[in-house]
Amino acid sequence: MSISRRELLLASAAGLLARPAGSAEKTAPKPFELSPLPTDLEMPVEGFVDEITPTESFFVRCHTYTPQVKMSNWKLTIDGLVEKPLTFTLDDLKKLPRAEMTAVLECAGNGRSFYEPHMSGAQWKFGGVGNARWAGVRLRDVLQKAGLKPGATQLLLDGADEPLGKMPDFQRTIEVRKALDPDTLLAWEMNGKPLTPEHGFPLRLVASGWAGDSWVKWLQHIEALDHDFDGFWMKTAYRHPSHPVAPGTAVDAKDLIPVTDLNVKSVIAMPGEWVKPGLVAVQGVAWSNGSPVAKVEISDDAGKSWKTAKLLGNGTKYGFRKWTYAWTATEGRHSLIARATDEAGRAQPMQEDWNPSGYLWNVAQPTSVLVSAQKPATPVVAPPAAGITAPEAYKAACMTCHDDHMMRQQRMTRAQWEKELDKMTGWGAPLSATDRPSIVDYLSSQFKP
Ligand code: HEC
Ligand SMILES: Nc1nc2c(c(=O)[nH]1)N[C@H]1C(S)=C(S)[C@@H](COP(=O)(O)O)O[C@H]1N2
Ligand SMILES: [Mo]
Repeated sequence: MSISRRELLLASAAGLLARPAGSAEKTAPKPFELSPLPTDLEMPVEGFVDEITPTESFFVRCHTYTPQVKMSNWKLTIDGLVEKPLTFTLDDLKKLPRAEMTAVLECAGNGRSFYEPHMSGAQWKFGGVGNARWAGVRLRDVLQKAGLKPGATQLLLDGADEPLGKMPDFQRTIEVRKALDPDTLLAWEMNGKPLTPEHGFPLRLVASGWAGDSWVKWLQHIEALDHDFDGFWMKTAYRHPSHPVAPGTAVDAKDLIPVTDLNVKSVIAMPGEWVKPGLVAVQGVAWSNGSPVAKVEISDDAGKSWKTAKLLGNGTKYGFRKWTYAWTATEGRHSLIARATDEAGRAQPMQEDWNPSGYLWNVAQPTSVLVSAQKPATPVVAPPAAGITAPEAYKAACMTCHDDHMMRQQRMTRAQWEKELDKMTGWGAPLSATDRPSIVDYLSSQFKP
């Protein structure tokens, strides 16, 4: 019995066909730098062919420098509104029942660069997300040992990373409700190995279904509180409007609520920017907030019509679900769109509601593919136009905590740069009133919308 080309294509996309003997193992794509220090690394879209993201490909997001935690003096302290304040070594934690979870970790700011008007922050495209196998203990098993007192409503989580200059320490709270969820873990393993320093060695929170800002790394202190915590990273950052707002407008603090759940989303990994005509496997992954992916649809006509993609494997509650679609590619330039729907009935929108910090982007986004028999010549990239050189004071004021990767990613108006300078001088950037105008001129002419 012969199998059709379409079936063969689907089987090969699913990884169901044996690799020919001696074929090279595919190497995991390396993430690229948005900023080397503090370290922000993004996974290229090729990474979305894997259900489990290899640790070497996994995105990294650090607000400050990665601390080098020594096991000899690391411990986890639990105090505040508990019956019995406790400290744990990693060996103590390992005596509790082991818990494992496959879950997507996605930065709340993933996709920020696509928002118009642009806003400040790490300019993620697609790859501020990955799916890993996490292992450790349930947070609720640890909390049970200490015994939460009745009034406790929030848990304040603090890692070993230290702020630079006068920036506020990265401290986050999660509601007790989320802490007691059996799917919330304290993990020491990622993909079967101890956490790497970038990903939070020795211990991090796994807030399954929630955006990355709650997944505190290098965790060393948990304090039970009976009130909302008003530190910068809870009260000001990681908040979005509770209702739609006009793009580019300022939003009143009272209308901003904390970011929690991820949105339903999909990414096209293959075929990339160019492919030969014929039957082509369009492949990628989809995920949501703990509601399994129910379907993925593909459009090659700007969303006028949709065809159902084939979901691969069994899927997990919080993980990536791989999908593939056999597409008949004809000569010309095409735009492909993938749109995921989860079991709760949430589907990716065709247009995103704008929010001031650029969180939770999940548009069903067109990707452009050129279908032609011949691979097009790589376009010659014109050298950047000679810009004005940075003023002397720029280096001393702005290049001590990080380099200009932070600035080069941004595309901001003069008014936005003014606000950014307020933030940075607040954090301790040594910028005199005399030097400021030339630096604003420089930044707003070089890194503009
Ligand atoms: C005291 C240390 C320090 C100095 C000095 C400093 N920055 Fe920063 N800056 C930071 C840190 C830390 C981050 C990363 C924040 C994060 O990841 O959330 C950052 C982030 C940024 C970003 C990214 C957007 C954002 O707000 O996260 C921009 C743009 C930026 N800095 C511009 C500047 C400019 C311009 C200067 C000079 C006036 C400057 N910085 C001086 C610490 C500093
Ligand atoms: N202590 C600490 N935890 C942290 C951060 C941080 O800067 N410090 N960054 C958070 C953010 S915003 C994200 S998106 C995730 C990123 O995790 P990763 O670097 O392992 O991908 O870690 C979170 N946990
Ligand atoms: Mo994040």
